[in-house]
Amino acid sequence: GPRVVAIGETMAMMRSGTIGSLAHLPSVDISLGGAESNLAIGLRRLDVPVAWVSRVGDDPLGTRVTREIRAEGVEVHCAIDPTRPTGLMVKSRPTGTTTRVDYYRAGSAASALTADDLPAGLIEQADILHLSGITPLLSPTAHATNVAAVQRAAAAETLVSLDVNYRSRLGSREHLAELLGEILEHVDVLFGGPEELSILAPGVAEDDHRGLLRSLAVDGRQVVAKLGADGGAALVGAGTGPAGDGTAPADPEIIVAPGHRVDVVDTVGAGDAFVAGYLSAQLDGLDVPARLARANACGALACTTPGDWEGAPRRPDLDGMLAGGGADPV
Ligand code: KDG
Repeated sequence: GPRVVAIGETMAMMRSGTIGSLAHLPSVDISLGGAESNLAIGLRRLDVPVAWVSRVGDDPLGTRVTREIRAEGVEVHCAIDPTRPTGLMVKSRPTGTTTRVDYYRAGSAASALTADDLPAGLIEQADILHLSGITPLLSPTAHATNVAAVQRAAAAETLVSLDVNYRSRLGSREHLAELLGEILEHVDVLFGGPEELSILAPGVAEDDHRGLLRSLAVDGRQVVAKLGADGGAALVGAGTGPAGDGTAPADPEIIVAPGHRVDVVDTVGAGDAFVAGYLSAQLDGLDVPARLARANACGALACTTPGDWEGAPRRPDLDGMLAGGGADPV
């Protein structure tokens, strides 16, 4: 069965590869994007069996979303909601250096996620449950789905991975802090940019990366700061928790790994590829420095192609990058 279960909304996407405002451009193409399915695809490409749980509308875009994710080899558990549309995201490039994202997702099928959408036994049999901070801001029932999933994971000793993934258009930092506060004690692996980790670490400045890691890496929790082009930093907290190698020293050290220099085409989804790299390396039994190294390579490669998940690397791409072969997929 799947070793990782990811839950969350995937939207159909309209995107323009041409520079200019959608107020004037004649056409867009269609794809899809969702942080948790991006992660699922990223893991699958690295040979990890993975399941994704969500809802879509009874419409062609919903079919598009599920077909594409299934085609990537992800096990899809997706209810079809006859009363609500599949969410939509519109991505454009107003200028050569900026990406604009607009959401048409309020009231979407996935915003009606409920704990009943969680298949029996799926989380219990997995090694890792992966959630994001997007879901709790979609609706109260979507938040309740995350909470129920975490309770099941905790009862079955399935590790819980959380990527804060703060989306300011869905709610305030304070609201997200309150909602994630309900599950944080069960989170074993926590990912976020410094500005996202600071949502969960009141009183610590977002530029104090070490302070953020030290304040959140408690009870054996593994905290991973995504630093974009600068790579990543991780700390496995001391304690008896199930995360990490289980051998955390009393005063664990922060591990820092630099990023790669690549020609950036599209950074959206790079964070999801980073997490996929990290978790796949953890499942492969690699240590924290090797997890970060793989995460950085995946994040960098994902930036070299357009699309939120299309650039997530496969093993040979990764091997080339880690061997110093640069960013050209082999
Ligand atoms: O992490 C990338 C995602 O943000 C993107 O694919 C779409 O899930 C998405 C969102 O809510 O923005």
